[in-house]
Amino acid sequence: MRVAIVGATGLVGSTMLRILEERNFPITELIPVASERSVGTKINYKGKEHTVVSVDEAISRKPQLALFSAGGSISLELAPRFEAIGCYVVDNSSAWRMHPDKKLVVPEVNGHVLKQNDYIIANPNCSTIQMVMVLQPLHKNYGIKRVVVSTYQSVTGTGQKAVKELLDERAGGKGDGVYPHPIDMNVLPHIDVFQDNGYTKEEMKMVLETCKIMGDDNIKVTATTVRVPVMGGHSESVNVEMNKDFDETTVKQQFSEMPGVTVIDNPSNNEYPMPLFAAGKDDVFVGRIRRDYSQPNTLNCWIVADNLRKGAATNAVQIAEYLHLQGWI
Ligand code: 11C
Repeated sequence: MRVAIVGATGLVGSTMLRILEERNFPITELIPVASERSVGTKINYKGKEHTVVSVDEAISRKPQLALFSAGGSISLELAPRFEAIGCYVVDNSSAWRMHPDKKLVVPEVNGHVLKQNDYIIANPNCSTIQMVMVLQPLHKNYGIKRVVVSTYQSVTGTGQKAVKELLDERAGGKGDGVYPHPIDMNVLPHIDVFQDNGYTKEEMKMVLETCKIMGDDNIKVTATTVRVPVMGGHSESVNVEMNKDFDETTVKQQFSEMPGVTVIDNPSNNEYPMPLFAAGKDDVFVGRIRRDYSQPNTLNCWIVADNLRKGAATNAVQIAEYLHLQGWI
């Protein structure tokens, strides 16, 4: 299969390459694509060097699949050009996620919504992906009424420049002003831009994308998204109110039966999910599973995942694997 990676030199793009390699995705020709200033640079895939090419060059090579991680405006412009040559696009930006004709997919949750003529497929936001992986068994078994989530998000969600910023600040430098405030030794209740309703765009992504992926607009979600000086993954404190009551042992069992979810919940041994542990892994980790005694049918839990993997690149590659399994590519 001829596969283009658009945004191949970014943090998510390079993680996509690593994951395609790890999962032995059936690639016959790899076409790395990046902005004009990166054209001609080399990337390594399966021990071989590949030259980064321009968009026009990539399209002339007629890829059957393109994994995009190049930002929303580039995606709005370029995804239709790839679609026009019959190439499936899995797009990691927010550009197409809430488009009524485009599917927003986490394969373990709603892969079944995909149809052969879905050429542009949206990959959800990282903080949404890891949350819906854990909400899915709860919704199936008990029906979710309302979700209250607070996030603790890694600087890798912002990209390479933020990783450098954190390391520079930690080494005593002033950084480049990637965030409006220092990030080391700090916590910023601010991810993406503020909206007129007082929420950030990241918070509204969690509200809107959750309902779309879970196929239920009646699920109420409220979110506070927070950047923390961490690199390995995003963490989330999630409070879920359900229609029916549950017992915690059964819920833990249901979580552990969900593909792609691992339960780590042994507080007496200080065992719970943490970004240091989740980094480099594809699963979503859930722990601190306990009843909220302040109201009926309500559960608290703590969810951690590597935001560059299941939160972005792994989910995109899983969508591509789904298309391949159907025989569409
Ligand atoms: C962050 N969640 O951690 C963001 C990164 O819409 O795909 C991903 C933004 C997106 O900053």
